[in-house]
Amino acid sequence: MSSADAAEVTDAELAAMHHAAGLARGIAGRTSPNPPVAAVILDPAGRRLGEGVTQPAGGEHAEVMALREVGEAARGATAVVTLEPCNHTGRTGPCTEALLAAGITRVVFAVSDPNPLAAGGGDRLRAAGVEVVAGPARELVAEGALRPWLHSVALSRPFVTWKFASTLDGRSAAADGTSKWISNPVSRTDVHELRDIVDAIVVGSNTVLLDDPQLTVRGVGGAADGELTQRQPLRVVIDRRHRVPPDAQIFDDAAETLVLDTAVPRFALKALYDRGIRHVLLEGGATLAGAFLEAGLVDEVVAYIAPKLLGAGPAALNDAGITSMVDAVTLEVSDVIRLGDDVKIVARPSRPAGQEE
Ligand code: AOF
Ligand code: ZN
Repeated sequence: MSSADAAEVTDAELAAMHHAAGLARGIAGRTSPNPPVAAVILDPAGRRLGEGVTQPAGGEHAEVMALREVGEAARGATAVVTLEPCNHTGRTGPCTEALLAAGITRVVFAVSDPNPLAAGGGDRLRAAGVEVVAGPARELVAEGALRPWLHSVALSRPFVTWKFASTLDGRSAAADGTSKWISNPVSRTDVHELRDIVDAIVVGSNTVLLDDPQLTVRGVGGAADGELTQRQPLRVVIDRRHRVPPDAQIFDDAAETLVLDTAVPRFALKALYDRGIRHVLLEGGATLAGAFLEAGLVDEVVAYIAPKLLGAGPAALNDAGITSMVDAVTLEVSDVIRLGDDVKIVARPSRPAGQEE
């Protein structure tokens, strides 16, 4: 897309795209393997006629949902979509044809569809005489709700967010093994918000044996305090030697659980990708995180740092295969947020040339 294309966009369309980006954020974690997409239909005066979002996997695409809401008024209207309308028949029909049949005469989309099977929607629409503007707010959308999906399509593996909580001196538990209440309640709620937008939560068998975590989403997304949120991510435990006992909390009926008996992170991710998982939250422990990091399989780091000092106790990260300062994984910090007295840091590894990506 040239910048001249983006300049063609109207203020109302740009505002609609920002609105759509927000709608798409609201369905993160609910559409995989499909991308979380949102569409807004505008009348020629730029007024919002309707909107739609991608339905859970196998369901309708955003454009179809929006067109359904708008009905006959779509004739001569503009569709503003976060992702290029698909041009293929997958589990649903092509959105390009639905837009044409509805009489849409202008389409604005932010990000081109990288899926070769579905791509080409912009060209198809142009060929049918529709005005197409590609690229407005591309960065906002690509760095927002679509980011894990875009990443996973490019790499053919899920996007991996590694989350940990530690004291200011980098410890995830005290010397006596106690690890509860490192971070404060605000941070703990924030973790549930994070779990709420991923497809799967991954831990190692050690974490299950030591902490017996539930790995569910509670108290967010409309659920009352402490109550289970309606949609739960898949719980995954990497347990090569089948050490996790059947009475572990992860095997309760609050959510689905998968045991993977591989020691190779790449194989684990492949198995999850094949199940339609596009965004994984890696929650522990320190050694599993080290293995992922060493393999170049961590795409985002979310750290909750509590202003506490222990001076002894296990580290938040172990055995990442690094012995010298020159080999340290360098992170690019994208966000620093205060959660009460805790500090949340969101960062991504800046990969040296030759490594994955
Ligand atoms: C759109 N609008 O809302 C979404 C799109 O198997 P299907 O038919 O559901 O197609 C899945 C593909 O369609 C997916 O990989 C991506 O390329 C595109 N998703 N496209 O026009 C949407 N979710
Ligand atoms: Zn579609």
